[in-house]
Amino acid sequence: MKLRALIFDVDGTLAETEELHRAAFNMAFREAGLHWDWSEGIYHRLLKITGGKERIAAWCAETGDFLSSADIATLHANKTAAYTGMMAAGQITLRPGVDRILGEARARGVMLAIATTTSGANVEALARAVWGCTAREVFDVIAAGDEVAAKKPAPDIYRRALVRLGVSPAVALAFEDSRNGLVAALGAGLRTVVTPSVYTAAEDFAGAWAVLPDLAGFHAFSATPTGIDQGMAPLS
Ligand code: XBP
Ligand code: MG
Repeated sequence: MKLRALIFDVDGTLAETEELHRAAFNMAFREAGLHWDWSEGIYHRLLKITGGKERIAAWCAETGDFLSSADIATLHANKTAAYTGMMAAGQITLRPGVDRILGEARARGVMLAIATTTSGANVEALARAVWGCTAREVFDVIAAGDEVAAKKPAPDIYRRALVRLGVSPAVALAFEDSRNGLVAALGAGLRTVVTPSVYTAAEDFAGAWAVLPDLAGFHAFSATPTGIDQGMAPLS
């Protein structure tokens, strides 16, 4: 069966963005007068909860501090503003191999999609920073954030991307960096290539089609044993 679409996670997969997210959370906390500061260790643990609002709610439950849903939404909107501002001013670059694979797919008419927990605004900020254009100029479909009620590891965001692409999972390939993302993609029936990121390196990626340090050595469309054009046989 011919490959029709590639579906990418954003945070940790397209780029190492989680330290920017962490800085943005901490900036929003400071501006709100909250005495919270998420260290790398705390953030590593909290990353198991996908979604910024959900992560803040989990932190409230852990600390015993109370914020209403409206307070959390406001705090998270301020975090998004901080993140997009820092992204515009910052040094974030794509992970190795990503841009090449996107170009190879485009040249072959293979569709490109995003399936992410983060918000559309953050996807746009990344696109502006790394490509100097809108995300829709790069990706045919962007499935993001609160479009689905159940975030990763639920498969909903991948299912939504597949519906909008108009293809079955059998002719698509997902790219992820985390256990939560892998479980979401597998739940949607997708073969999944995992490139672990700084915060997910020690996670369990059982079930992945391939686990690679990054996409630099992944020649997706070449006639090699790792070519995904070649009947999409599992990698050995
Ligand atoms: C990434 C996330 C996101 C970001 C924060 O998960 O969990 O929540 O850390 O984004 P994945 P928001 O890469 O698996 O999609 O604050 O915008 O929710
Ligand atoms: Mg990710």
